[in-house]
Amino acid sequence: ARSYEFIQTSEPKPGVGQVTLNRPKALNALCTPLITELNQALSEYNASDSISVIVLTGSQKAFAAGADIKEMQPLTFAGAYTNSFIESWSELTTKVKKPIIAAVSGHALGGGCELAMMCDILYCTETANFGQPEIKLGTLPGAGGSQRLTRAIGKSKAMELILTGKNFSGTDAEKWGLAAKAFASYEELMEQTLKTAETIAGYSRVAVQGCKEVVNKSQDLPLRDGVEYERRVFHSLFGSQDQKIGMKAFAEKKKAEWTHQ
Ligand code: CO8
Repeated sequence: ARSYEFIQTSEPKPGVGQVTLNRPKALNALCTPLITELNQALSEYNASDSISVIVLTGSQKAFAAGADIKEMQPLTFAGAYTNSFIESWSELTTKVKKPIIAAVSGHALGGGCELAMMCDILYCTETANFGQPEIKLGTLPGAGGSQRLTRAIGKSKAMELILTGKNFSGTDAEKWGLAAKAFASYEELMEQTLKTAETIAGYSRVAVQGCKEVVNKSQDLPLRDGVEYERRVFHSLFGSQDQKIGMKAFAEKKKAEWTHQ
């Protein structure tokens, strides 16, 4: 495996690629070189024939404590605007076609919360510490937080959190539907995350990619267009080998052996 400065990569289960944010001295604050490494690792897993699903995690103490405040402090409008500051963070949502599961323990603040919300499934511990504290720094959630948090938990609650900068727990995140599940311990979080990843890795990669694509479309399109989009992709999957394999296996009461074709 390639060696990185701010992240680690591993393949904990067949078909599962894991990226672990690893900048412990700054609680995984997301400096630009970290994001560059993250994009590189994600793009390699995305292109790999042996990887079906990606897990993105931090440490027990911090998923990520936000964008790097010290890096942002001297930024000017012209500099941020002309260099499209923060835009490279979106590679995760625009380029990676395989599902990404965020496993969040500890702090997920500002850009850390936003990074977790960019992932396809969000798991966390009950004690995880989420928040969009940008208002306290004289700025606002600039990496999708104002949009994704609002879509996930509704306008009034998102507005309250973003205007007050108040943190919220993993238990709240689960209750409000931001997290798919909050686990009682860090160990359980990591165990169940890998279990879900393994389950997904056991399916046809063609179908998995289709599912991710159509669910994500629901976030962008009006219902009617989304349903039409879904139907087009559904129709197209009748062109895959794995659809024939999956339905034949069902009819014959056998286990499907996917070709990922
Ligand atoms: N950026 C840079 N360094 C950080 C960050 C950060 N976001 N968070 C923590 N660190 C550093 C600290 O400076 C400290 O470094 P040092 O030892 O050199 O002083 C080290 O990490 C450990 O931190 P603490 O000593 O503060 O640890 P505590 O356990 O006492 O506190 C907290 C943990 C509560 C997480 C605290 O560190 C904190 O409040 N951090 C900042 C959280 C925050 O405000 N995050 C939002 C940042 S803004 C943002 O993310 C915008 C994203 C969208 C981009 C928009 C661009 C315009």
